Amino acid sequence: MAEAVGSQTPGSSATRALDPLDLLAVRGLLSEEERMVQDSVARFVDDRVLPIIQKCFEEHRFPRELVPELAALGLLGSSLEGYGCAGLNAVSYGLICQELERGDSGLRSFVSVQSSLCMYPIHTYGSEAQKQKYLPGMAKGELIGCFGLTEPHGGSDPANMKTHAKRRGRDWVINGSKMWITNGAIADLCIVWAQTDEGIRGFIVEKNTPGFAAPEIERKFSLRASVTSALFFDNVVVPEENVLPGVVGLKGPLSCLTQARYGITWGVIGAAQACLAQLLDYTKTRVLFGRPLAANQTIQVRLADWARRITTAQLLSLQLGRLKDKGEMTPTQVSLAKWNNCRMALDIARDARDMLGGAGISAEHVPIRHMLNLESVITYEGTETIHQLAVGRELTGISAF
Ligand code: TGC
Ligand code: FAD
Repeated sequence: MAEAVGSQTPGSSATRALDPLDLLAVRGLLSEEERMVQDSVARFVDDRVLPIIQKCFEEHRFPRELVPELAALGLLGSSLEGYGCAGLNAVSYGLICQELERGDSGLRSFVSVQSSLCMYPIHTYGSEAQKQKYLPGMAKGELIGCFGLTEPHGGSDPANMKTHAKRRGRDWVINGSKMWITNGAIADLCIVWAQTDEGIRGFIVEKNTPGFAAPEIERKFSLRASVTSALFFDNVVVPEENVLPGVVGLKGPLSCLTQARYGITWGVIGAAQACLAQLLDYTKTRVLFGRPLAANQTIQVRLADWARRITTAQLLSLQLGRLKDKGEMTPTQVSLAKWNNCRMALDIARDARDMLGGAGISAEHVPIRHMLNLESVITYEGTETIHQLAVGRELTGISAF
């Protein structure tokens, strides 16, 4: 209760009213630039996303009209240097994800895929010609990318890749299929990973290339404000210039996943905060048995538990971001945080849905939308089990995959 605390002796540490969404004042650990980035994205989400996003979810529609605004804010490829990108640090990228996902996981997914899964590999592994050709347009939102790694027979084990590319003179011929691909049907280019005689390699396949198709997957109950597609490659011919020259092997796509998973650890905090914010209001005004719902011990214990878990996740992501900015972050650390933070957010969204009673199934309240979205977020970019096993492998030195 902020008022009660504020009435104590001025100057004592107990006088400060705590932000219920940031109990340990993690924001105070941010630089001025990081706070400015967070505030500008928060304004965008409040003004432009929240008024439309529930309807988009109901209509199974990605709000593509927001892409130029995301670009104008510098949110596409925000942590890359040059080529029209903003060159922000890793913590700023995390804060961008957090604010966007406070709006909806679908919008954060769009930015994750564009930035971490498409622009990052072109920037890191692409030729200078590829960077010049694609990155400025992608930063402006004029070109949309998708990332094709998962295949229908099993996404957790991408080493068992069936999609293959064979050399034919100076060209490559790609055959195979990918499944569950964010942005697929609206993408201008696809970073597709295929098995070759040399190992797994990355190819840039442009839309309208003969033999390439990207039909949208309909009838989803999750990430309905995001486009998800299958990809089909039927003798798709791409020139040598479209191969990413800088990497061979599974570490290529896995290194992209490390970038995107890092952003997800922040993003899901935003979804959880949206649920907590709404339930703090609701439980104070909902009167049952002659008192506000919030006056019940078991309700307070649940809300307190959410705050505890959100705070823990914030500190975890911030430390991860600081390590990333120093070049010291490891994939296992990302796995630990992706596992912890997705589980935290999904548990909170489910519990918030329950605390709303029947109203919890209504589109009038945010938890059920976040809950349904988070069912995907805990699955994609490595399922919870995959990340647990990654941590287990680090601890024991034994791979149990
Ligand atoms: P493993 O032997 O561990 O590694 C093979 C090579 O890759 C290197 N490596 C990494 N490099 C960078 N970052 C990482 N995270 C890396 N993990 C591994 C590793 O050093 C090795 O390099 P080298 O030089 O020795 O060859 O590979 P494994 O076959 O044992 O697989 C391990 C496992 C299970 C963890 C991996 O396959 C995995 O992560 N599986 C989950 C797949 C996954 O996450 N798919 C996500 C698809 S994309 C997506 O979901 C987008 S959703 C986007 C949205 O909408 O937001
Ligand atoms: P499977 O690999 O078949 O796993 C099924 C179950 O088995 C899971 O519970 C898993 O944890 C468990 N399991 C697997 N291995 C083990 C083991 N060794 N021990 C115990 N349990 C195990 N992919 C892309 O490439 N690009 C995208 O843009 C993309 N976007 C996506 C968007 C959405 C909305 C969704 C839902 C998925 C997206 N994916 C994308 C795919 C995503 O990465 C995969 O769904 C995920 O990696 C899991 O693969 P799978 O669905 O084939 O499940």
